[in-house]
Amino acid sequence: MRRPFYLFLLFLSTVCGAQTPPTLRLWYNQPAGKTWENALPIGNGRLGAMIYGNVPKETVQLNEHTVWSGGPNRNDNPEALAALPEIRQLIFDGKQKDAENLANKAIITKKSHGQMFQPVGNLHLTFEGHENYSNYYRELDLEKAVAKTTYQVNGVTYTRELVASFPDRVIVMHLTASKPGQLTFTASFATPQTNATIKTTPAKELTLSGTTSDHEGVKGLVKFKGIARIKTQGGSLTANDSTLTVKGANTATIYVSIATNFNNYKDVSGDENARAQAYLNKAYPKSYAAIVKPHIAAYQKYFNRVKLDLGGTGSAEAAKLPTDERLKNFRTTNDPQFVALYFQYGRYLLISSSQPGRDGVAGQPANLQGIWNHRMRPPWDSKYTININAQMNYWPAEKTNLAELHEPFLKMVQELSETGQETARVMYGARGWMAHHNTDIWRATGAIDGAFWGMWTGGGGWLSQHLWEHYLYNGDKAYLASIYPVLKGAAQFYADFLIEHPKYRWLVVNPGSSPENAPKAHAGSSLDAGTTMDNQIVFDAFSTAIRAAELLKKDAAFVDTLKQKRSRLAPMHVGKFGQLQEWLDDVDDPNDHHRHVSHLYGLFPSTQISAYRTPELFNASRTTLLHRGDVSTGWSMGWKVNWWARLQDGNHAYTLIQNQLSPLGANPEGGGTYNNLFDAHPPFQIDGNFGCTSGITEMLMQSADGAIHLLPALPDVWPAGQISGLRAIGGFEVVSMQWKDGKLTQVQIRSNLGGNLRVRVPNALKGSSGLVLKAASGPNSNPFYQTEETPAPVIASQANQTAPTLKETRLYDISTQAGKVYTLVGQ
Ligand code: FUC
Repeated sequence: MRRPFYLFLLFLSTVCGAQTPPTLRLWYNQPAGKTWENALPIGNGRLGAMIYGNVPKETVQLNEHTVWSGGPNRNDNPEALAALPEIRQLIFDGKQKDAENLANKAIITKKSHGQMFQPVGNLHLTFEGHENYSNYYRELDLEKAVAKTTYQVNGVTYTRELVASFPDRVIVMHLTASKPGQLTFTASFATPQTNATIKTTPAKELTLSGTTSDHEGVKGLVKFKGIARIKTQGGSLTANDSTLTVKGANTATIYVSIATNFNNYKDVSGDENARAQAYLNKAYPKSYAAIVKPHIAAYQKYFNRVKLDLGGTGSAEAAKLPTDERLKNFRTTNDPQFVALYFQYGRYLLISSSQPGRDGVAGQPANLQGIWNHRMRPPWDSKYTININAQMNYWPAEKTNLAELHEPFLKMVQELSETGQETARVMYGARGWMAHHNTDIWRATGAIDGAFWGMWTGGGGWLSQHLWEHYLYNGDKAYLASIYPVLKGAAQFYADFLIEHPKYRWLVVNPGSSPENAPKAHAGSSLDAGTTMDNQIVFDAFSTAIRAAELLKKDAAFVDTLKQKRSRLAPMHVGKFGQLQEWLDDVDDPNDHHRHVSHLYGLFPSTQISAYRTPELFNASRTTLLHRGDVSTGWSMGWKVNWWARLQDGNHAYTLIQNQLSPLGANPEGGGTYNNLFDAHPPFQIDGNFGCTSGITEMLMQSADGAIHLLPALPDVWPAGQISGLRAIGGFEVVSMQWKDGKLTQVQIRSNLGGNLRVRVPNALKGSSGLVLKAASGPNSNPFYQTEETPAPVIASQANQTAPTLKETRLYDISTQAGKVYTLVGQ
């Protein structure tokens, strides 16, 4: 049935004139079969589809971003407020387990633990007589966002192409046969939704309509409608009760439109039928070519902004193999372009799963699985875990030049700042807003799952940093004014919620936790007061609210309060093993390999820990990371790539990339990557894809610690390469950057906002065309690069202190004007 691949290449090069093996493509010599994680994802932010490429029976699994169980609801537990003093006292008394038991009763919700992101169903195509096929090939072209399957039966070449069109908002599949009249198939819908109807209409439309499920006492209120319509060239189209049949056509184009009644988290009064019909009616008259062209243009507007070439130093043979083979070989082969492919796949996935709202429907941020889920009860409901996972999805957004696609996430944060006000008031008697460790499409902010996981108040504080980050990149004061209330509210909550630690007198979060981890010393309870991550998050929430208020010249008295309170927060601690302490007391276990390393929030994404400003904490972070080990769940490894990049250890960051880009099962007791390059926790979680994409960026460029640091963590395996289009805070864009033998040869940076451009680089550079580079020292005069002073750490007497060993760098200042490009060359 299957012929060797070289025959196919031969076929490709003769038929299509293809000479070189495709680079930015995922491709395979076999169909996905029964395995969802072998299927290939397409999406336009609103619709997602997984394409199996199976031959006699094709499956296109369909998602729509607002198809969630339940409806508008809240899940606060009002008993919290009365129980709070006792819970706090128990924690201060060292009775964490008792506190956890009480929190389980009084703080954890008695209502919904979050709703589920659910599938719409499948589009199936059945091709009689196609059981025996040859020359099979399928691909996902990341440069065009087009998926393709092709094979031969009885001398006829069949091709299927699919796009989830960005401008037209529908999924379109185009089928062709190389000989006239050879295309015959039956199309049907299937769905795991229990409250759904599938039928055809007199207009020969295949329809799927239904309502999502009730879940945990919340009635399912999302009504969805899917419509498929087929246009044929030649042959016939007939409709049965629930199927459409194409016979003897030359080509067929299937248009799939799906919509719901969802408008936003508190409004489901839209008309799913009218919406689905309107999208379909608009797209249907267009030919496939007329759909594809603007689709590619809309996609490339984002995708083409960044190009990455990690050098041809690797084995050229490695890149010629199918994607699943490359994945298998990656750990033992030098295949730098596979890393570039994975990096660009992360950008592809973000473009495909996260688009701003349109047509009166709020865009939804990429959830735990992006926009791709086939289960009615997906793992962790495929919702938003906001103690790491959801944030990680958006780490690549700004720096890999996809800032517009941050929008649905930033909007979610604003919406949480609305729903989270009642939670702050009712549960904790505090002003402002807060969120616990999870949320869903209804923007629930109550505590869920169990106190071990859910008793964490850092959701709002951390999420609000994304709004600030968006400002640091765009420098737009009007935008800053619009988000200021959210930053202020996040800080206000902590201003009211902090409590003085009876022993240390610091202001601490209590009850708090270091997400999902517990020291033995606390009887296995995760609850505690003043955990390092909580302190770091409050520090950031206060600092950004202060800076925003000062920039906007607002709320001087509040700023003063925040400054007072910030100065009383617990500082970071270096413990007896030289580690960064996870808890306020020195109770860390150097053999703890827990996937969460939450206290390194201060190293990344935050910038409180720095090689240059806080060398002790920098070293302690390194020790902590060595204790924690490398292999872990997918997202944990993705985070570690970023940490090792911040620790300026490119080779260790690369080891983590090798660990993460391992086929599932290759890492005993750890995650890895599925054949379709989805990240494996396991199960599939998209956070690891985005985390690693961010980490690869951080290895090449960081704009965090008072300067743009170029090549901060270049591994030995990438001695030469180039990248274009990365963005840095303060409105800078690295238009292009080239390096050779690990040294920068040329860099072009555009300044969009003007101001001082400070670069930290591995080798001496000079300006081109008379540009003057000044050796830099002291604080950066560019306000976007202002760093907050991290409080001096408390260091255990037993901790072994050595200075960090850092590679030599040069620091330059260049005075820039908005709109100009500056060229620096290696000396
Ligand atoms: C957190 C993690 C788990 C998983 C879940 C979605 O709870 O600890 O590993 O990623 O989120």
